[in-house]
Amino acid sequence: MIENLTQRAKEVLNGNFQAEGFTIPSKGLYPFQWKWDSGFIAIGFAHYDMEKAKAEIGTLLKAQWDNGFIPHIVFHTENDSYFPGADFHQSNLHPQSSKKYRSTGMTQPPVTGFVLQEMYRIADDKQDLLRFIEEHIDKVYQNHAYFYTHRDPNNEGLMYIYHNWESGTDNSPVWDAIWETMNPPHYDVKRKDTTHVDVSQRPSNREYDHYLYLIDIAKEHRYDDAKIAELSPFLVQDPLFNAMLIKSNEALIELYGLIGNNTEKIRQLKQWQEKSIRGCNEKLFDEALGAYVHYDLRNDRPIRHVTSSSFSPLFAKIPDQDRAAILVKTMLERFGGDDKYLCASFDPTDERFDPRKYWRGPVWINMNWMLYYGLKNYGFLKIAERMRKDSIELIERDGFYEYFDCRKDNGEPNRRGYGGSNFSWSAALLIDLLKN
Ligand code: 2M8
Repeated sequence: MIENLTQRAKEVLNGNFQAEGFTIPSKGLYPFQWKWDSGFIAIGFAHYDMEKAKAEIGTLLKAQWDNGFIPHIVFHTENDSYFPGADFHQSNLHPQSSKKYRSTGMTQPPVTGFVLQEMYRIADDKQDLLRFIEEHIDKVYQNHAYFYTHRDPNNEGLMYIYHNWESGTDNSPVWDAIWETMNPPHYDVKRKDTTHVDVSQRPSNREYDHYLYLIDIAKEHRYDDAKIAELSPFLVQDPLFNAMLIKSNEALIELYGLIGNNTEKIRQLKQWQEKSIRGCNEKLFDEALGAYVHYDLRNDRPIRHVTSSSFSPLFAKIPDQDRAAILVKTMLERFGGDDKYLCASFDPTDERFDPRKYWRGPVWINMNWMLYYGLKNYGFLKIAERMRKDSIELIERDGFYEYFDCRKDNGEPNRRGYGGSNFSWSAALLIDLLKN
């Protein structure tokens, strides 16, 4: 059975791999290279085709800008099945953007550092992989330097994101209160996502107005970081984004140690690391909720909702053991009923929870994968195993979809997953989970 499932996962990944050396998340719906998808995909490939895993990361890093920035989508090919595409984003407005690759002017969670570490852990030929890492690690370091230089205006060790798409958790209810502070124009555009996926599973047109307007504001200022920090109506410190950076900092420290002769970079990384961990623990932990929450920097207020991102600091070993136990208690109380699979993306006890709609409730395999390892970090082995088994069962039951209903009984006799099918990171991370 495991062999069968792994085989099917490999077929999904191989089917989405492109001749240009990268993997699309899902045919039609997402026809380009996405930053954090790429990282998860490389982990899947590393288990059976290391050359493809290397190609995935190598191709992404080729599109890095001169200031260290790595964009969230790289438009390697022409394809009009996605909106907004390269013509809307116009990354060339930024003076340091890649001259060779068209991209967006926003980023996504910085997973690449810990992905290199995972690839090294998985590799049989460690020497060969260390050579690959040696060739690419400075680019990842430069990406972190970009964040600490440009995305932390108050010097708190906490990076801001200026767009919900930078979080990866696109239409989470977390952003609703920010949308209420804005009044963007109506965009008369042809969305493509709703031609691939049922509208009930995707963000509304009004939500898209906000998304597009934020990009237009950034474009007006040629994607200048200082201007964005000053003017963007959306400016948020996200626990998931910062946890990914911290996890990747730690990975770079370990990998530079293996390579040797990089004392200065290790010293810098340790300094960043200490500041960021402190920032997360002091600013983003909400005692009353027993969870890490987002902070709205523009309106200077915490966003007090519990999401799967609230638990992601476990993955980066940010909380101490006592606080980790509080997080687990919150997770089990709100998300962990016997009638549910772990882990909904948004608090099932909240009135805004929607089990079918994208990041407003469904289970996402990349989040479960991080939480699985996060729980193991602290010795919560039983619940870690539940996270792993629930993820496998969902894919086995509902198919290789983008996201899943957390209700064990959702009333649908022929239930399937939601969103895009043959979804790459669900397949890639399943391969990793099945190996454990
Ligand atoms: C989703 O986001 C894109 C925009 O980036 C979209 O809806 O068009 C998100 O789930 C994001 O986290 C993911 O990286 C991307 C591709 O899978 O799709």
